[in-house]
Amino acid sequence: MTTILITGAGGEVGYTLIHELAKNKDNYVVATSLHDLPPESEKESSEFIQMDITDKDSVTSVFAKHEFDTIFHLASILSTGGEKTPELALDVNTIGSINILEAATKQGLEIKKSIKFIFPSSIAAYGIPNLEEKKKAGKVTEKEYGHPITMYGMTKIFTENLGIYFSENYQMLSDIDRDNLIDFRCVRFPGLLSPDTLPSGGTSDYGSEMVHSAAQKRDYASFVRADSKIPFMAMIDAVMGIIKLSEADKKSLSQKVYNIRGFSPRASEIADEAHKLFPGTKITYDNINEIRQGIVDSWPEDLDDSPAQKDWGFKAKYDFERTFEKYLLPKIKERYGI
Ligand code: AKB
Repeated sequence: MTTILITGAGGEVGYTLIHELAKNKDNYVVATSLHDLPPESEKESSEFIQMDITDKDSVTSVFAKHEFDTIFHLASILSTGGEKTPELALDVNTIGSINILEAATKQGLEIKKSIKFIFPSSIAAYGIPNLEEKKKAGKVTEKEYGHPITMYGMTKIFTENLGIYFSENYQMLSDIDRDNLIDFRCVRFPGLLSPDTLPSGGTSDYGSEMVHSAAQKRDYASFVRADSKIPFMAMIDAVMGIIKLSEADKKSLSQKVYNIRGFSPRASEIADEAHKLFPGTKITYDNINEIRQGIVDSWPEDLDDSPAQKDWGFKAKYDFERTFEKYLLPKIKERYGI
């Protein structure tokens, strides 16, 4: 059996990740979350444990119960939520991550095994100073624009660096067996579009909100301008991406942090697609939230994912049209009984 820990399993990514991991009967999936899981996720996971990642004792008791092969550390307060409660975001996203990284490192050293530690970072890790520069930058590489403006973005950069530290330099003066340090692997996700769940607390949320509102025959007042442009991808591609990264041969990985992306539409193009599939409603742009707009404007309009393609063969299965027509449409219709 492969014993897998998921933190933040009750979130959007957790929902699809549990569903995909449960298809392999050799996986024992320990889903953890501060709050209850959706009933489908609770049924599909092997075990649910309530865990508060900011509480060291809570984390220690989960690691005392299981020896993990792979960890997907998803728990996080997102970019908009993080600006409402920056102290909470700092606590959950940094102290919480430290607790999980430390527990995984200690367990690996104790059981003499390098535990795979998969961390989804985000386009929020980038910070581009203005729209002119954003346009000029085009597809950004992992090495550019590493000064985000949000608390969430800063904690993503911090956790990326901390993961690298724990996997390479932890206790660098000691003679511990470095082969048993964690095997840290990270992707930077773009905005994600899921037919099964609705996001909350993020700033790329407008993408999903446009589609789900149109499907529910509701008009939608966009909080970003029509020309806003950031990368997105289908949730299933994002989840298959982190599963694929977790299975990649370590020798083929030339870096620890990889961009992945699907397509890069303007907000108006998402709106057009939503209306094509679910006609009859309006999307308006006269109630822009300048703060959330500023966050989106600081994120790149596209990502260079060539290292992920080259090193571990990542390729999104769904392009823009296919995401709407083949992935979102059938499942959203089923969800809302259309
Ligand atoms: C957010 O909007 O905060 C997230 C993200 C892009 O990481 N969806």
